[in-house]
Amino acid sequence: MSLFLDALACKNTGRAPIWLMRQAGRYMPEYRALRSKHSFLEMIHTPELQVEVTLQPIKAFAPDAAILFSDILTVAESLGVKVDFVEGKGPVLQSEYASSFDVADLDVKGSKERLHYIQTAIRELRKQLTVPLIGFCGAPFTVASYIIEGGSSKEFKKTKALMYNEPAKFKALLDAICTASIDYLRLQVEAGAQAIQIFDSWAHSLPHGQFREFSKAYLQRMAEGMPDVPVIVFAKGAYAHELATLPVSCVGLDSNYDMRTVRTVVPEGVAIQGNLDPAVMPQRKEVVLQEAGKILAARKGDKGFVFNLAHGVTPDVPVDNVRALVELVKNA
Ligand code: 1CP
Repeated sequence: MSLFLDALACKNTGRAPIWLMRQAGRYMPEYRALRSKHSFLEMIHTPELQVEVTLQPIKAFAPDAAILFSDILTVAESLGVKVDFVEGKGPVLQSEYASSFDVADLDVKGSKERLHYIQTAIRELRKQLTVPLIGFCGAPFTVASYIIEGGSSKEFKKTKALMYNEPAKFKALLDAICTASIDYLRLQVEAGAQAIQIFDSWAHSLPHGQFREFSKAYLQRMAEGMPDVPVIVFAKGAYAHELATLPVSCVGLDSNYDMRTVRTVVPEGVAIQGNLDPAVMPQRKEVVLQEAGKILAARKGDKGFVFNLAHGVTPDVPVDNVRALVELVKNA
């Protein structure tokens, strides 16, 4: 019995379940204490640390689902791209795809073997957790953008240059990431992940036609390649009506969708997840509760609704606000 899994199946007749994207992370003192002793890469590659960090928010707030502590860039790494996380800068991926190596250099065959380690943490978490465990990966377009840009980007200039000038080469890269990501998700489900979320964080940078061709087509392949497990697809900022036509259980919504009218965009039968503006979270507690209350009221009685933020918890959020938010939703 799980409110979260029931909601993903659009069969929840109880209160709305809640979990938060990036519910583990730098806003928690427990996380910062561990992080002061280990690098981020070490943390996502050491099963004992992955387990501990995944459980930190579960112990602190008891949300209705856990999300595995890892990162979307593990797939890039498994393909042979060197990934580092630099303090104050974020991810740094060695070399730009376009200029220094070709898709033929990506090791798609060896990637699955290199991703096997993910199963150890998942198996241990399933022994310890009483709420469902969400596995995840990035969407091919979003992961490709990190590989091509060499890190985070605002304008995606190099990614778009490759997409418009050499679409076949861009698709070969997307294809390699897609294959590795399907393997990765299947490994996670085999080890015990009970739901999957695919993050297409940067899909909103694409015009509609390009979104269909260079992002949605690969999301379709991923969703079709999953065993029998609920899949949530999240694209920041856009295209919920497109995502709703994929063979997925749930669409994650950014805060630019009005929760009162969202069922005209995502039909009944597909669950929806979201969508409190993360910028609300560092504000006064009354404001957090007031804004969350509006979303709860808008989706009251919806059997397919999962409360979440519209994007991840940021490092400046007071722990007390997260606790108050989870309590509000659980007592609604
Ligand atoms: O310094 C630190 O301590 C690392 C901060 C951190 C954390 C806690 C990073 C670096 N990643 C994570 C964990 C993480 N990343 C999770 C864990 C589970 C959870 O609690 O939610 C998940 C699901 C992700 C996914 C992820 N990583 C995404 C997709 C979701 C999103 O936020 O849009 C993306 C884009 C990344 C890349 C990434 N990882 C880390 C950073 C700083 C970034 C770059 C973000 C950017 O480009 O703006």
